[in-house]
Amino acid sequence: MGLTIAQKIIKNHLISGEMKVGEEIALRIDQTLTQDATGTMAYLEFEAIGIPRVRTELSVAYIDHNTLQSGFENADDHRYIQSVAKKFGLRFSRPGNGICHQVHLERFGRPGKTLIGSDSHTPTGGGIGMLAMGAGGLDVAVAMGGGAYYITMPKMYLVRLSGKLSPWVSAKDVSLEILRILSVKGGVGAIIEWGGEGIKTLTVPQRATITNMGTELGATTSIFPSDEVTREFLRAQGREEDYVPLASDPDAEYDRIIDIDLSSLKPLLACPHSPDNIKTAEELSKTKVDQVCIGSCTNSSLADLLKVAAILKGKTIAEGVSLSVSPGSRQVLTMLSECGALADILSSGARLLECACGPCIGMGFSPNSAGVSLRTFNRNFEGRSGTKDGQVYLVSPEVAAASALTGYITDPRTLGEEPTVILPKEFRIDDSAVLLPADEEEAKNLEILRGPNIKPFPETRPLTDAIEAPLTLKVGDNITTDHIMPAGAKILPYRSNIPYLSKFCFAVCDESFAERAKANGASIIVGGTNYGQGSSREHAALVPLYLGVRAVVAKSFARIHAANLINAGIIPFTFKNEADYDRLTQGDSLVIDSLFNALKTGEATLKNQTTGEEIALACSFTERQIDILKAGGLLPYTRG
Ligand code: MIC
Ligand code: SF4
Repeated sequence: MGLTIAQKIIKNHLISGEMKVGEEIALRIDQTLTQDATGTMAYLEFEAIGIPRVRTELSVAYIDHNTLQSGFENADDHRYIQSVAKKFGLRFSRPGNGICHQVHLERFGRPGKTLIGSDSHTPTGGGIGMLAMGAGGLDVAVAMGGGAYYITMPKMYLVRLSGKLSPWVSAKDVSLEILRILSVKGGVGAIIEWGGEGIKTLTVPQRATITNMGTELGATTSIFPSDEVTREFLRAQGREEDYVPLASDPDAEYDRIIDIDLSSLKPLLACPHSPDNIKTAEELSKTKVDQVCIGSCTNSSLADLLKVAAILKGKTIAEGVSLSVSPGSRQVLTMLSECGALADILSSGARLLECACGPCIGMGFSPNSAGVSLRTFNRNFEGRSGTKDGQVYLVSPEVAAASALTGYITDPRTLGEEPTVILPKEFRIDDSAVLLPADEEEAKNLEILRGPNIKPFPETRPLTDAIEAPLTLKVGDNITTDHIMPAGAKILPYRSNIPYLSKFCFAVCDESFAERAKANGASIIVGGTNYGQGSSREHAALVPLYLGVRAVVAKSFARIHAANLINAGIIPFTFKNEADYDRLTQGDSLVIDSLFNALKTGEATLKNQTTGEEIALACSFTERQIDILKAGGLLPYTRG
C-alpha cells in the first residue's frame, strides 16, 4: 500500500511504535521553535532536565507574543530567553523580527523535516511540506534535549481541491469552508493533507494560511506536498538548496476524502465566538463595523499585505472604523516600505503595529464595548480580544480591507475589479535580527540572566491510589485554553509566575474558581466535548496543577491539552457514557479509587458521595503515560 505525505515523514522519523491508527508512536524531531509566552516555562523545564546543549538540527527561540514591556517582567523574560538561547545553542529571533510561524516559514522551515513548537499554530510549516505540530512546552524541552515526541498515530484525511479561486476569494475562505464542513472538533485525531489539481494554483503563503488554520479543526497537523510552488518560494527566499520534492503515493489510502471546488467558494466569515460559526459576507452586509485588525500568523504575509495596500490605495477608511495592520515579519514590513505599499496603507488611515502577535492575543487594540471587530486572525473565542462582549469575526484580508473602507461588513466582490498582486522573484534577505548561539566552549562560561518574575515550576506529587475531592467546576462543550488560562495584556507578562497567574484561572467562566479550588486543596473538574481546544499553552495544565486539580473528567479532549494534562500529572478521564455528564453537579463530593489498577485496565469508577451514585469512566493510556502519571508528571519522570 502506498503512503501519504505525512506517513512518509513519520516513517522517516519513527523511533518506536507502529504506524497503526490509534497507536502511540515516538518521533525524532529535527527542529523546534518556542515563543516568549510559552518559552520561559519551556526553557526552565529544559534547564531542569539538565542537558547542556540542544540536540536538534535547529532550534529557534522567538519573541513575538508579548512585546509591550509594560513593566520589568516582560523585559526580564526576554533577557532570560536570550541568555538561554546563547548558552544552550539556539538561535534567538529578537522582538520585532516577526511572528514565529511567519519567520520560521520564510527563513528556516524545510520540506520533509519534523518541527514541534510550543505554539498551536506550528502547523503553518505544513505549507512547505513539513510535519509541523504544536506541543506543550515540556514536550518541546524534551525534544530539544534529543528526546522523542510522542503522538497517537493519526488518521489521514485528504482535502482534494479542484478549480481555482474566484476574484476576491482567498485562502482564508478555504480555511473557513473546511471549518464549516468539519467544525472545531472535526479534525481531532487526524492529519489533513491537501491535494488535487487545485493546489497548483495556491502559493506558499496561501497554503500556509490553510495549514495554520487547520489548528482550529483540532487536527494533529495539516500538510501540503512540496512541489514546484514550494521550490519557487524557497528560491525567492534564497534557499533553494532546502527544497526536496514530496508527494503522496498514487495508491495512498485516506480515511476520509473531502472535495472542494475552489471556484465555488465565496468570501466567508466566522461569526462570534467560534471559528466554525460560518456565514457569507453577503449575508451579513448590513452589519456595522467598529474595528478591523489585519495581521497574525494566519494572514500577515507580504502577499496578504500587498493586497490590502492595493485595496486601500488612494482611499480613506470609514469614520467609525479603527484599522490596525501588523505585518508578520520584519521582511514583510521592510519590503512593504521599499515598494511604497506601506505608504498606501498608512495614508488610508490605518494604524501600524509592531511585527508581532499583538491584538490576536489581546495585547492591545481591544474593541470598544460590544464592538464589532473584523480580524484576519484564526481565533474569535469569547473575551480573547480583551473585551468580554466584543463581537469578533474572522475574515480574509480582502473582506477586512473592503469593510474598513465602507464601515460595514462588505463582500469585496462589490468593489469591482480585484487588484492583482505578484509575489517578488526575490525576497529581501536580512537575518541580522536572528542572533546566533555561542560556541560550546564560550557557552560554558555564560551566565543565564533571570529576573524576579520567574518563579519555580509548580510542585508535583507522585500519584496516590485514590483521589477524594470536590467537583469544583463544571463547564460545557468546547472549553478553550483561553477559558482555562486567559491571556491578554494584563496577564501575559506573568507566564513564568504560576502563583500569580493562578488568580485568573477560569475567570472567563467563573471568577471565584481559583479561590475555591485553592481553598479545597484537591479538586476535580468536569467538562463537555473537546475540552481544552485551542492553544498549546501548558499553563492551562500547570495552573490547575498548582491549584490542586487532580483529574479532569470530560466527554472528550483536545489533543495538545490532553498531553499537557498528563505531562502535569493530572489525569484526563472520559465518561464511558456521555449522558452521565448530567448526573454531576458542581460542589458534589467525588472519589475515584483503585487508580493504579484503573490506569492499567482503562476503566475507573467515580463515586459521587453526594448522590450515592456511581459513574463509569474510561481512560486509555500507554505504559509510558501511566509511568508519567505515577511519577507526578513528565518532569519528575524525565529526571527519574
Ligand atoms: C494562541 O494563539 O492562543 C497562542 C497565544 O499563540 C497560544 C500559545 C500561548 O498561549 O502562549 C497557542 O496557540 O498555542
Ligand atoms: Fe500569535 Fe495569534 Fe498566531 Fe497565536 S494565533 S501565534 S497569538 S498571531
